[in-house]
Amino acid sequence: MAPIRAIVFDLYGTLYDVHSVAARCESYFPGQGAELSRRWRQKQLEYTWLRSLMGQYRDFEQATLEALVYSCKQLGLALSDEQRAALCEEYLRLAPFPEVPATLKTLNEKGLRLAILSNGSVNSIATVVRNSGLQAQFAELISVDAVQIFKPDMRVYGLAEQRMKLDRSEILFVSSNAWDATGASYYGYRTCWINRSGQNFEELGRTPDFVAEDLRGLVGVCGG
Ligand code: LAC
Repeated sequence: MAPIRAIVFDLYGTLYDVHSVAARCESYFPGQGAELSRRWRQKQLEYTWLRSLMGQYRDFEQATLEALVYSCKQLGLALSDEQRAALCEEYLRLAPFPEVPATLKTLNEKGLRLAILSNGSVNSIATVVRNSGLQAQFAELISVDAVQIFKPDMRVYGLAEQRMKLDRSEILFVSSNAWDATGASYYGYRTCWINRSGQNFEELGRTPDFVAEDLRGLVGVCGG
């Protein structure tokens, strides 16, 4: 089996905590912050899948905004234009999970090339990474914008292989979204599922090659 030369990460929920928006949600809608954040994320994903199936790509910022509007309506929350703009802005300031900065550094020191492959637009990915000060850790930031369709379409996974100029057998794909790890596995990457909260893996016909509770588990996976 080819040695792993590069690690390609999902962004939302894997490196960065999408629920770091919950505090701002809570400040606007007391008692509803966590629930709004949860529904917003779920609807955001549904909108990416639905837009992909319908052939109606709009970028991830737009899907995020539309999902927020829907989720607020569903919860009966009156969302002002200012609140809408501020909450979408929060998505550009997501916090990395606590172990992420040090683990990325360790993986780089081991000579691995690191990249992000995300549903986010070129601008969202670059902004989130820059705002967290982690830009030096990544060799490539790869957006679905290039193929105008969202994960788990196989064309998206193909982008990482092309941009990294490696064979798929040399790439480890890492996601905490089980459906995303499944898509990457069908494409032919080895996969590591980050299972932070004791979930069950999806029943979609594949299993991950590795499972870790957080990113630190990757250090052992990639040779010691
Ligand atoms: C991403 C979503 C799927 O970053 O989490 O692509």
